[in-house]
Amino acid sequence: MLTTLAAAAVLNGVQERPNIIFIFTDDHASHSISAYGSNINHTPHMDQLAADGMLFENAFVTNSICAPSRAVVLSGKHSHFNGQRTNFETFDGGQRTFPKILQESGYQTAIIGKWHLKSDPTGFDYFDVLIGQGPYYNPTFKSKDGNKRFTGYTTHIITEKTLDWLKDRESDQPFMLMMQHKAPHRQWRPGPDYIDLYEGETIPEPVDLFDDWSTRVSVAKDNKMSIREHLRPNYDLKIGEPPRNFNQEQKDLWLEHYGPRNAAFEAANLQGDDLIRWKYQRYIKDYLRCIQSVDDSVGELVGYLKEAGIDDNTIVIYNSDQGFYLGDYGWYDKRWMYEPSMRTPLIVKWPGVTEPGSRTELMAQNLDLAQTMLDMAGADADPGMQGVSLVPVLKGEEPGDWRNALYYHYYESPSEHGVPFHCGVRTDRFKLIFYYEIGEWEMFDLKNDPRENNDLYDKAEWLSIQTRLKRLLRSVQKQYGDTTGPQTNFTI
Ligand SMILES: [Ca+2]
Repeated sequence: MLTTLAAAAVLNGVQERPNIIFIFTDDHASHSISAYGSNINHTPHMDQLAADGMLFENAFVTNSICAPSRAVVLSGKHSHFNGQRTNFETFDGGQRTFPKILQESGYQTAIIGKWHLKSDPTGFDYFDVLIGQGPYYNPTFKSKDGNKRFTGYTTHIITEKTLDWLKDRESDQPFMLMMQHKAPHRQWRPGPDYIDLYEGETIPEPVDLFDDWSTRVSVAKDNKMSIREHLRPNYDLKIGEPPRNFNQEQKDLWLEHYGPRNAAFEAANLQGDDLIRWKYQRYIKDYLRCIQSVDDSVGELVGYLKEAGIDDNTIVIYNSDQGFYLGDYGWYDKRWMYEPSMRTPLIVKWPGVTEPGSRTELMAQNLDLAQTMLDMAGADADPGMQGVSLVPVLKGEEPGDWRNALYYHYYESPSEHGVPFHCGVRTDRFKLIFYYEIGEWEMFDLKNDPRENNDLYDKAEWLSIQTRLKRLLRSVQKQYGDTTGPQTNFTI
């Protein structure tokens, strides 16, 4: 199939390189995409993308938090090399990134939506980005022309801006376009078209919504991201007045939707598990409503590609900056190396190359995206990039020497959610986590314990595997050059 496409793409002796669209969302857990088996929502347009392309069943991040993940995607390097270990640093835009290399090789490059790296975007012919986290409504965008405020729902505005850029672009050059949504990041404010979705319904609860963290690392019970205690009444649960940056129409809609149930909540005087259940429903419905607008955005964008007649030569990638706890382990938020937040969705539609409806179990990581997109465009990667091109996998090959271990390192401590520094290694079967700040470890058999409840560390029958995993951790730290610091301070 590739041969056919390649032949068709040679026009007047000039190779027509594919366009690349990278759709990036914020905190979108793969278990809230129906193509990934979600039992809580339906995402028809994302599912269609998977039906037309390849779904990565095992896609992960290197450091499960927003700005660091973005820096990994752009640079193809782990946090300790690209310098963005936490949300607090400013991204060094002087370093080599895949958009810069694509630009140099003749691609038009553009980024629209959430940027979140403090420094101005570099390597883009065009940027139009939210400032900082950006609001869900009435956002201000920053471009080369300065700042401009818009009225409306941010997911809709980002989509419109993306379509406008596509319509106005130079059509004699291939392009790489990043459409990056704020949604479904906290504080999960739904758009006007889905604010009533799931009204009167009960969303299924995760099995460990009432987790008491007694089986987990000691600091898990002190973590400040529980559904039980740490959703803020106004900010997260929408009890109280509408946001101040809303216009009157938006405030009216807000009060119409959330107002009556505020009273019901106070009157019911819920307690214990009933209160946790109520909070979970309040949280998860808003989260899923935000995703529904993103799903529409995917549909609109793919629809436009067809309408413009460029869908056959345009790759569409769907990815999030990391996963999220959807009440899993009793939490919201991310950060931990546990599965719900280390995982991220990755779907790639590459017409004529990926087998429609295909799936792979091979482990991919956000570290791979820079080299993958460069490889798709026929451009050389920077020698300092640390990932692996996913192109052979997308072509349907199963490379025999594919990676057998992923390295993870989280650094944002102290921070508002109280997650400690940790690093670790994950294979297709096991996970070893080293909380070096507090000198604790966890080890899981993911095949028999996918919810990571049964810590096997220092259990006699598992010691040989534990030793093997420690050696592997040492080995990936060396492989990726993360050898200076307390994360290496352990004996095998
Ligand atoms: Ca995020």
